[in-house]
Amino acid sequence: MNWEKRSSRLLNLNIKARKHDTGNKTQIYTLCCVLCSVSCFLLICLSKSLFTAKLVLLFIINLETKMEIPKIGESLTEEQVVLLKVLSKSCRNSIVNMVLNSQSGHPGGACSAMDYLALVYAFIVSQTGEDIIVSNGHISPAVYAVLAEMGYIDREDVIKNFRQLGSIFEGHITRHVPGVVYGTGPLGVGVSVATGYALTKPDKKVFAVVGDGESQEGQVYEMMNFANKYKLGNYILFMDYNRVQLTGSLEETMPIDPKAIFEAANWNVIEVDGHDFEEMWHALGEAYKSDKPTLLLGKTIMGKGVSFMEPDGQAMKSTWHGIPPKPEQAEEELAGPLKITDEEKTMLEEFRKEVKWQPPEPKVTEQLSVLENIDIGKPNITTENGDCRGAYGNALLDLAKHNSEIVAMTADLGGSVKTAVMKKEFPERVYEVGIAEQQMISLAGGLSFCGKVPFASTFGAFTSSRAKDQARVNDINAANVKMVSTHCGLSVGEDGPTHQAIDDMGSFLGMFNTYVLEPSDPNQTDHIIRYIASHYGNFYVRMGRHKFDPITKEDGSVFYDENYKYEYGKADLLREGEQVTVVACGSMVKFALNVADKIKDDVSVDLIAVSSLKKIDTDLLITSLEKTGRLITVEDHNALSGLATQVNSTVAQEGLSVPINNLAVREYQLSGKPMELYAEAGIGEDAIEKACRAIIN
Ligand SMILES: Cc1ncc(C[n+]2csc(CCOP(=O)(O)OP(=O)(O)O)c2C)c(N)n1
Repeated sequence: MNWEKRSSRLLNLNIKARKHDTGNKTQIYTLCCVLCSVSCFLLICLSKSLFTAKLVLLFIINLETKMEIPKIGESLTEEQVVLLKVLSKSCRNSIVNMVLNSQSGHPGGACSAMDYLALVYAFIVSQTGEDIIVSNGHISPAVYAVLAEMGYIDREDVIKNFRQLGSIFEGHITRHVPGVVYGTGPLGVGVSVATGYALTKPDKKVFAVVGDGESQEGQVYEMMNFANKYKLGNYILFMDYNRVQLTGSLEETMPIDPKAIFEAANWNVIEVDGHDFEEMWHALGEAYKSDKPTLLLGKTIMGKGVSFMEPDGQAMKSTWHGIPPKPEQAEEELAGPLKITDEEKTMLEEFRKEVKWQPPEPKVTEQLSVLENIDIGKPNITTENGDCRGAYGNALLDLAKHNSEIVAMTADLGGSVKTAVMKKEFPERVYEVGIAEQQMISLAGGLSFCGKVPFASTFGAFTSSRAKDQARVNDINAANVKMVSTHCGLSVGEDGPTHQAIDDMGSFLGMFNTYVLEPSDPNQTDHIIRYIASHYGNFYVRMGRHKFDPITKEDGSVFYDENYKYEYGKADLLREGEQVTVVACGSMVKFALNVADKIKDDVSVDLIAVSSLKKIDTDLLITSLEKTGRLITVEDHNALSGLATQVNSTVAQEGLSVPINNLAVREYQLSGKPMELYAEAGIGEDAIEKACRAIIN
């Protein structure tokens, strides 16, 4: 099921669930009002004495008494603490119900982080709508439980449908659920996403929650440094420090010292009892005053508040990290310690009246739709010899001049990937994340949901391998991140095989909301960069390092000129011929063009340049093959997961049977000059010429 179908189906379900909920609430509310009015009327009618009238008055006044929401910096009243305890208890009741019904899920961490979530949602998020990103997405039962208490989702719905097919309440939190801004699951990602929110919303606080086991992830370390460098004083991170993770205690699995680590990165660290509301509220007050990012190191107990889980949590056992209770166990708990009395229910209903902020309906922007607010400016066309990365840098700068939404980031390679060109003029809009590719790609995901159009650049080898998980989570969230990677293929040359990205296309071809593009020359690069800036979706644009002359028409003028319009999925027919179809991408297009022009008297080549690797231009390809009956593909990439596989499968699916020769990199290459490496790998001009001559005989 694709994102659009999946989203619209789930969103419809969700809207129905919410409407149903609102309808019920309205009915209950109306019924209460009618009953109250009738009782009052009867009481007044029946009252003969002043005493009775006084009672009625008190009753009415009591109904109108509002639950006070505390201000940051104030102390909590007894009544507020009682409310939070009841709220947390009710949430734990929901958590046990959810995992009981679905017989799966993660109750232990959900219960340990519950008290903090109850506090932040009840007294901050529900009042101001400030963003909270829960990075340990497996504690979804806690998040859903508290969202239900705020009245954002229907409690019965989530209990019944948690982790069930067709429900929005997936195992790990998702963006389909009102109140969830970014879906998480792979650990370490959400904390970096939150830095994107913190950067773009300096006047607001941004909250995030992280597990302690999760904090063993290197990405958390990358995020810490970034938050320190960019002085994200508005970033408040709560660590659920229950000292237990999936397989056992933190101590046994991998001991870390979060206080020392975060302090070393110059964070404001406040240790708190994660089950003491007053202490946590006070600590939040301190965090609000800090000009450094704050870590609230919340000492908690896995399974807290559930009598059959808590002892194991106390003993640092991971029993309840990710298993559901037995029905008898759960039912006894729900009927006993976790039973919610009528008075408690009334209290929670009264509180819900104080909820001021409502989350917007989850929005799923149509893939590849035009971003009307982006001014793409005018194409910058050259007749000179040049590199695609240079064209990228110039187009980026031009876009940045026209649009304040354009931001860029790099991982210590700004000069090489050409974001330095933009940095010179707009230093405040180019983020240098250091050698921290995971932070960079997740940061970009966060920025993209805050109205920015982020360009994240490093070498292809690193985007596609080091930060693939982060790109995948952006993909699942249907974000709007522009990953432009340079130094791809053998073009990187002397750096050797570790830096020669020859498997990078394959990293993204399997993602449903990420588009893989490879421009044929600097002029098409310019068009493509303007296209991706102005169209919604995640893109992976790959390009090499070396310089070459622009692609030309037969008359010698540039092919990708001012009048060319980039269209996703459309390939370009550069030369028309009768005997062999050559399909090339990237800088291989120039080689193929040189060959086609050179051998035109001997071999008639139909030359197609493919730039949208996930959407092969079937019409153009099949029309060509029906004419020539022979196919050669050429790419600066392996033959297993790039142009060859995409084109071959298109041909097969169209039922065509033609001789095929896929020219591609078939083993790791050594250091060398790009042209030497191309020759060595059998994808240079000589190899293309030889293949063309051979296939027609
Ligand atoms: C990148 C990644 N690796 C592994 C997992 C599987 N996993 C899910 S939760 C978890 C343990 C997390 O421990 P902690 O952060 O302490 O959470 P708690 O057990 O307290 O809920 C693991 C290993 C994952 N979700 N993501």
